[in-house]
This record gives sequence, structure tokens and C-alpha cells, in this order.
Amino acid sequence: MIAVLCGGVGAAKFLDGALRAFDGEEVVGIANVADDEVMHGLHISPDIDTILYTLSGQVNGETGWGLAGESWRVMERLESLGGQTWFRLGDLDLATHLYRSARLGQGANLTAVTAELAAKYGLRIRLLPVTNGELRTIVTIRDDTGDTRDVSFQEYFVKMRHQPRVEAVSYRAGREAAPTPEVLEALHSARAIVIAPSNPVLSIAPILAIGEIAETVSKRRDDVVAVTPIVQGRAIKGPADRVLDSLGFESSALGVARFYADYAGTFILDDRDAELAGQITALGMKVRRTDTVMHDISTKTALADFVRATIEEA
Ligand code: FO1
Repeated sequence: MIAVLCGGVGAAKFLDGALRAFDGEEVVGIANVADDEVMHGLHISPDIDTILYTLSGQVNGETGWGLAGESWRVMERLESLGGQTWFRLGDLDLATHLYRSARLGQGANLTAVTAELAAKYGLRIRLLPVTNGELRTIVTIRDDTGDTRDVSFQEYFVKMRHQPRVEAVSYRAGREAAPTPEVLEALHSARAIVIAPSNPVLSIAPILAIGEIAETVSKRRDDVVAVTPIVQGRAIKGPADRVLDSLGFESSALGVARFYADYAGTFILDDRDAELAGQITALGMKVRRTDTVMHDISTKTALADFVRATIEEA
């Protein structure tokens, strides 16, 4: 079994390839929930849903989130009522949030509800939220007036279109934000742990902000392989490059490698960044190089195959 620490779009693409590359071996996705948001009384888990929709072949290929062929009648009506519509929930997507919220309301935990949704969407991986408790990413931004202010991840990312300068990113873990027993068991028993090509600060760091997870992953450092989400200084998708930059990390694969140096013994670097290999090796990481950009199923599978071969070589 391999365990994969996951954010949204990059992780979902990697898992899609992993399903083929690790054929016959169990793949367990451990998903970030720090981007979750309650909207209109509904519990939205964007990273989990991006994985559900991608692996069931229903994701909107243009945005990387939400469903293909979605309609927006509910949002249109909500807009005409003067309701909040900056976070767009499609008509079909709403069914997932209604289902999740109703089950949580009945007392089921997020792990159980995610397993139910994964079964209903026909997933062939096991998908686990990192915690059943409250874990939230707080983004401290500097606004136009020069003042700093804390906003939720979705407010920063969607409402403000990730434009403001980020002063700090912190993670609020409620007292009950312990890793689930299922997650700890997966991290202990996995043959290898993969850090998916997700945003290190916004997707992976919240997972590692849970002390017991950070400890478990760093103890298994020799079995941990991190895949770069940054190629030639640019994020494949989203604001990872700017966020790394504004936090004083170099927005390059080297910056990502420094971020993961305590956790991952092996770093998968893109061929286009070959010149960084020496500096990453100097961090005490093994470096393996390949094409990490995933355009389609064959490039997703090729990357996951490369990760499998890297794990096997260790
Ligand atoms: N991203 C947007 O840029 N705009 C949206 O209106 C939006 C709505 C949305 C609804 C459900 C969902 O699961 C994801 C949604 N996302 C939206 C994506 C979301 O913000 C993700 O957290 C990011 O893509 C980062 O992974």
C-alpha cells in the first residue's frame, strides 16, 4: 500500500495516474481539509471533491474543480435573491454538499461520509480526510489600505482571486483536530509515502501542521518521495509560486525541496530544472528527474510510474 498526501488538482491528477501505475496495489489518499468552508450551511470539502470528481472522470477539465457539463441555475436564482455567490456551487455539485452536510448532521464523521461518497462515485482508491476535526488555513493578507487582515483560504483564493499580498499563512487546528486512526495506520503501514505535486504551503503544510502527522512522516523520511509542483519557478496551477515567494521561500523547486527537507528523503525534480539538482542533493535528499507536467492520462501515468520505480529502487 502507498499513502499519498494530497491537496486538490495536482494530487487528483497524480492519483489518476497512480491508479494505473500502482495497479493491484492499494493507494490511500490522505486529503487536506484546511480549505473546507461552510457556505449556506453546507460543508464544502474542495480538495476531497476535486479528487472524487477527477477519479470518477467527471471533473471540469478546464477549471480542474467542479463537474463537467455543470449548470448554475441555483446560483442564478441565489444571485437574484441577493445571496452570496462569490463561491460558485453548481447545481450537480450541490448534491455532493447536501449529501455530506446531511450525513454530518446525522452524526457521521467526515471519514465515514468521505468513504460513502467515494463508494458512490466508484473510486478505486481509499480516500481519507486527514482529520475529522476542524483544521483551517488562515491567510494574513495586506489589503489596499496597507492594513493586514486574516481571511479564510477560500476568501483569499476565490473571493479575492489570490491577488492580495500574503503576509503569513497559519493553520488553526481545533482541539479535536487530531489525525484519524485510519490516517495514522496508513502512514505507519504504507510501503512508501508520496507527497503529491500540490501546493506545499496551502495544501501539504496544513496536513503537516498536525503534530502527530509531522512526526510520523519525518520518522519515515527514507520512505517519503515528494513530487515538485513547481517547474521553472512557476506553479503548474494556482498561486503556489507567489505564495512561496511572499513567505520568503524561493518560488522554485529548490524552495519546495527546502520546505520538505525534514520530511522527504527523495525529491522528484522536473527535467527542465536539472540545474537545481546539486543544491537539492546538498539538502540531504536524493534527486530523481523526469517530466512532471501532467497534461493527459498518459503523462499522469508516466509520472506515477516514475514514482513507483523510484520507490522500488530505494
Ligand atoms: N474555485 C474558484 O476559483 N471559484 C469558485 O467559485 C470555486 C467554487 C468551488 C466550489 C466547489 C469546490 O469543490 C471547489 C470550488 N473552487 C472554486 C475551487 C476551490 O477553491 C479549490 O479549493 C481551489 O481550486 C484550490 O485547490
